[in-house]
Amino acid sequence: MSKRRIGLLVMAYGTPEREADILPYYTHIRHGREPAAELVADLAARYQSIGGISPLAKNTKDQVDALVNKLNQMQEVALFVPYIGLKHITPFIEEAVTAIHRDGIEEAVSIVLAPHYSTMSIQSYNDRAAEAAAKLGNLKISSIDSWYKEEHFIQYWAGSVKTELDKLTEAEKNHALVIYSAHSLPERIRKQNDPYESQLAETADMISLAAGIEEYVTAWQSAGKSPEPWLGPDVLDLTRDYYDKGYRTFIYVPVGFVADHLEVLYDNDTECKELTDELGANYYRATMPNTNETFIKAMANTVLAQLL
Ligand code: FEC
Repeated sequence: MSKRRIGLLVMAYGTPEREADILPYYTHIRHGREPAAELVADLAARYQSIGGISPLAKNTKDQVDALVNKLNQMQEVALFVPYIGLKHITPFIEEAVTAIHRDGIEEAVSIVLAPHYSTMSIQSYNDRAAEAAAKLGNLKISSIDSWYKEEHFIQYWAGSVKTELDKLTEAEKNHALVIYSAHSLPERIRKQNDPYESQLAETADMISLAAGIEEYVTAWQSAGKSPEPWLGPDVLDLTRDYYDKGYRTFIYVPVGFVADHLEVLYDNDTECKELTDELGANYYRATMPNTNETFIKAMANTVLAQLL
């Protein structure tokens, strides 16, 4: 019997692959409003400081390859055919949906490479996929909203934090704080009863329980440069506050992200590290999942559960 062909639409943020892409990418993030030259220069400088371009494009591709391989090994009834659809740069989500349709596939599952649901994040990806599919017709996409509770997701992060904690000296352990973080969003998401904040809190509780961690907090990072209020506390402010309370070692765990990219390599490894250096505190950062097998299993299980 031939296998059911299922489109695997993996959606991700996207990143400029060369310097010339920075302006259109940034303009897209800002909903078509071209950023001022200083903002573009600032962003280009951040990319320069992490090595010129972000490793995100490669990491996304590697994660999709690993996920589709895992899915096709785990079961025999379906053949998953992968498509990458990006939010802010080509191949855009709409292009990926068009490719699925063009390939004659009528059934697809979509997952976003971000574990927590928000109307401003996951819902906007899922809506774009659904709208593109509706325009084309004859294609049903079943979209996953969040997947942070999957046991392998928690297991991955518990292991990653424990690896950092094992590096601490006895003296460092006495004044150490684990900081779980995700990308900040404008505070106005609260008006829609958005679960984003509670999902981060739940994630922190589940990982800490699995890893036996008692001293932990949640915080937000990478807030946009706009005048409206964003979710806080910001990781940098929180670090200062807890330094004042006597903490001297900070272990950053950016659980809202799934790979090495600008927001981790710059916002954590540069900005948070500069702050801890300035304070004379110790900086640790948990390793990102990328293609870790346990982590890929978390996504594969989520995709299979969505099909049932
Ligand atoms: O490595 C890379 O090149 C790209 C890394 C990258 C990831 C990422 C993830 C998220 N963002 C989310 C929300 C917002 C909102 C704004 C915003 C702005 C930026 C800018 C860059 C950027 N984001 Fe991003 N984000 C990444 C990169 N993001 C660059 C623009 C310059 C800056 O502010 O630093 C504000 C838009 C506005 O100004 O109107 C909101 C969320 C995530 C996590 C979920 C996901 O991956 O979709 C939420 C990775």
